[in-house]
Amino acid sequence: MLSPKTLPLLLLLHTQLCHALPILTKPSKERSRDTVQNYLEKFYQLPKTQEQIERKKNANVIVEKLKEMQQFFGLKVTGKPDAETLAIMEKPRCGVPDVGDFMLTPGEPKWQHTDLTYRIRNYPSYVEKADVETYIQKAFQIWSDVSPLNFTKISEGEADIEIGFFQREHGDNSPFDGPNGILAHAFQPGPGIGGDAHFDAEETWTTSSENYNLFLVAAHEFGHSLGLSHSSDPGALMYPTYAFSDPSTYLLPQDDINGIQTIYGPSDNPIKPTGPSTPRACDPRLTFDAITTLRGEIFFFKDRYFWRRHPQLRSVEMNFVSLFWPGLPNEIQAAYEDFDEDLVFLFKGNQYWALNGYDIQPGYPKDISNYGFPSSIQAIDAAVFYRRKTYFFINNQFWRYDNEKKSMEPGYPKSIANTFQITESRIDAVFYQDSFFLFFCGPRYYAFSLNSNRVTRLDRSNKWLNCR
Ligand code: 7FY
Ligand code: CA
Ligand code: ZN
Ligand code: ZN
Repeated sequence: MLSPKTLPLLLLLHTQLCHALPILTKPSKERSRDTVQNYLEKFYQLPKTQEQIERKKNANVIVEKLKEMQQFFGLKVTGKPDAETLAIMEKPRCGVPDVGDFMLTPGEPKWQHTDLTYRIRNYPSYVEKADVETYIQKAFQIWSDVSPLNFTKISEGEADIEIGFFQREHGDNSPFDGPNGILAHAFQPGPGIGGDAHFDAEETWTTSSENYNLFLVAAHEFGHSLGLSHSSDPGALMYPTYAFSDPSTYLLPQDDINGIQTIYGPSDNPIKPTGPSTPRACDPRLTFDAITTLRGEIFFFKDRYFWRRHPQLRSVEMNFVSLFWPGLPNEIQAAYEDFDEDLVFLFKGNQYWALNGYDIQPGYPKDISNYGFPSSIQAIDAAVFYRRKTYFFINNQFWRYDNEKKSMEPGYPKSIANTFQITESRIDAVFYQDSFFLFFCGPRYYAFSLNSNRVTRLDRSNKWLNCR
């Protein structure tokens, strides 16, 4: 999260970078450079970089993160990976498991009792009082569901976690900044102001996808109230930037479960609760839900996320589906781009949506029976558009729709194996590029040439996300 305020600081650091760079890039120091990069990525939210050039650009950030880490461990703050610093980085960190991106608050403060109280001191405009109480209660519940903690609302006396909506300067030397920017803050576990959660009264708090959803922000703040710091997992609740997810179906991500259980131990619930994990681009087992082009870029859908690949730059970025298209469901199953109409169609179950760029077209979702599927077909595995026809892949067969005649072609479904030489039992995703159909099945993809009518390449799916 680079706020405009931090920019002058980074420019200043640039001069220091010129001294720091040779140390970080000397070939003899390659091992230490990797140690530093990996450690800072894991524990200090250093952005992950794949390219050598990007790493150099990143050097000023590395210096800053190194200083932060040295300060924390009481080392000499040099901003350089000296022997003392490397020694700590190479030591396993006690208490913090090797898997996971969550971070505990420095000093690891925690509540000494598990029956915690909260009190709502005042209420914001825009949200009904009863809704505030419901959503605050739900925000506590996602943490109590996965830990031994219990939360009880009180209306008299001082609670462990005092909740309030305040404007600007409000007596704790951390003034709010008006609409947007900082939305809220919370104090680490402790007496007095410890654990308290303050919300910026100048935000438009909502119970919907409009900015900003009170439940999500409160749930994030209560993570701080309980002793969690920010996570580097972009899917985590404790990630430093706000992202909307539907509160009615919200599940606490696994990284946050791991974090809270590291502090307070597992829940008393005999059924071990688990949460969604953020997919990793270079996981060798990665599979895709759906893939489509959209005005020259390629979109790879997976769970609540998609990766977007720029064709020339080959750069890849991951985002939430809900961030680009609020109103679309997660776990899209099939997608294709109609190049003639300049529309992208997305499928889930028997429903589909049409997108014009980033706008969902009115009148959607519609039912896939509109394409002429029999009622026995209730979902589509993969879809692709080529020369005014749409190919739909379902199990080991495919159907072909004539977009000009607006009807399914006779003689279908046909066998995928006979036409495309792919003998998998089903296709996960397919898209069209440069006279090829790119078929994705599990962790593999097949490149089918539409010129020679044969598969000319077979490789790992996530090569498309720049993985080795
Ligand atoms: C959040 C915070 O907890 C602080 O202590 C200081 C600054 C913060 N920034 S924020 O108010 O803009 C904020 C950022 C992200 C609030 C909530 C979230 C959030 C992240 C993931 C899911 C939901 C909300
Ligand atoms: Ca604000
Ligand atoms: Zn405050
Ligand atoms: Zn935060």
